[in-house]
Amino acid sequence: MMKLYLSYIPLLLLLVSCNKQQPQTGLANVPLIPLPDEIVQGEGAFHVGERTSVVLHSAKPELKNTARQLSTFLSEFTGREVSVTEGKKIFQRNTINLKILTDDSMDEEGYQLMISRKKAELIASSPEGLYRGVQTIRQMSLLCDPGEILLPAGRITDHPEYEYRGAMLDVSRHFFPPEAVKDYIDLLSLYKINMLHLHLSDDQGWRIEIKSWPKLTETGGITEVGGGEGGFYTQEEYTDLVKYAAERYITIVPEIDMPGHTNAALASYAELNCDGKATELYTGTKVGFSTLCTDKEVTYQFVDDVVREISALTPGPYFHVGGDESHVTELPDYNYFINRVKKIVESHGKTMIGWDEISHADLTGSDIAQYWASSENAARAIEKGARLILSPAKYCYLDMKYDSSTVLGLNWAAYIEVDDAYAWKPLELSEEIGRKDILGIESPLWAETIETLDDIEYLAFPRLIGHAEIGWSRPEVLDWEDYRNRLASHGQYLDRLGVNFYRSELVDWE
Ligand code: TNX
Repeated sequence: MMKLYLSYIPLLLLLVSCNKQQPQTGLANVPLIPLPDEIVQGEGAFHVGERTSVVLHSAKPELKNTARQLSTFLSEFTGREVSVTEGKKIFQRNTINLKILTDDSMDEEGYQLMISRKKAELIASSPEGLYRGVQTIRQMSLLCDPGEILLPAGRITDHPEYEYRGAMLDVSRHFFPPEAVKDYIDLLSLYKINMLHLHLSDDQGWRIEIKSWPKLTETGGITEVGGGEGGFYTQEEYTDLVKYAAERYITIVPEIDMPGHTNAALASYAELNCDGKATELYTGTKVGFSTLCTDKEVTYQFVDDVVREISALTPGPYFHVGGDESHVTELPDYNYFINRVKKIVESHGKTMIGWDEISHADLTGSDIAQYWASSENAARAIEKGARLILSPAKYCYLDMKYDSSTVLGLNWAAYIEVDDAYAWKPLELSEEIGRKDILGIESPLWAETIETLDDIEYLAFPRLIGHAEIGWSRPEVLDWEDYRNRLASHGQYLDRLGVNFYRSELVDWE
């Protein structure tokens, strides 16, 4: 239960209203998503006014970026310059203070936000926690009218339920340029998502430059579903994306899908095929027809080069090897392949993630299986000691249509309305899956039917917001009716951000 200490609320507080359509009666009623752990309500509000500044109480260079992001946002939103200063004193009036307390017992990503009439203080034990707290301030502000930010007084203490809260974007079926990915990253960060899994290769396109195998992109990157132009990220562009994400405390999880879903590679290099003949490029949407040749040594040289080059550009701990729908790879060959690839991934310092089919191979405790379709596979992975990322297709697949009238998307797993995406429980998916088995949850967006950032936004929002709450907030506080009401306030907020979201009839959008 969310602990809510509602103090006596004087009538005056009704004036502490950010949002004219929905007067807020204090901190406990700010429609935050994800819902924080604990809110203690105070009296009055902090006004971000003429002389407000952001004060950073730390010399850590990376925090400057977080402070600057906050001040830029506040300046743009209020139309007044909100400067950043570095200071020692925390008790100055009219300041929003950011501070790291290293000796604190706070969770890595946890934070505490204390707001009084005079000032605001945000405290965390890590830069990451501080960044998550800044998102809470941003969200509270965005729920106000532009120009007038009033942060209701009180204290928020917060930390995430799951350490892995991800979104996946398929950039292979249709290619999305770096700018679109960055825009998506911005939106993810607002809802405290901390992982972006990029599905960088599939039958229809290879999307990342590999210097030792240049034809992967020269040939394999030139088209996409429907026969359009395709594209790929140069290593420089990928590195820039990794950096952009890191500045928002989002870890990039690169995926090279194998041994199936590899037609783009098989079309680029004849030697990767068992018959030594390159395939044709493919622009349709079928799955399960391609495979790397698992008993050729060159295949493992290829995998080693690809994993090595991408790992060197990726500071995060994970490498996703795909492993799904390898329908034309015999199971013993599949297992032999995954077992060897696991060693390659580990030799480059990464932890292997794969779709739930990898449970057939020799997994160990460090491996992570991504549950999308089969609870049997998930159970087998757990038995071998692996942990799970949960992406059950019928609740989490952002490429499923909302209902039969949705133009974009597919419907093979389900129609997923906004309530379906929200009202499922990780611990009730299957008897075999316990809390300790779950690393976190992820929302995959496959791109067979989508081509633009607008399309991405339409399918992701607002369902992704619900997933973000399931990943962050304590399970006991998740309640569809309550969430539905808070989400209603986010309509204006998303409008203000220019997000092309789906206005579900289940929500009374404000
Ligand atoms: C299944 S989910 C796939 C993808 C498709 C998706 C479409 C998974 C691991 N494989 O290849 O794009 O369905 O919804």
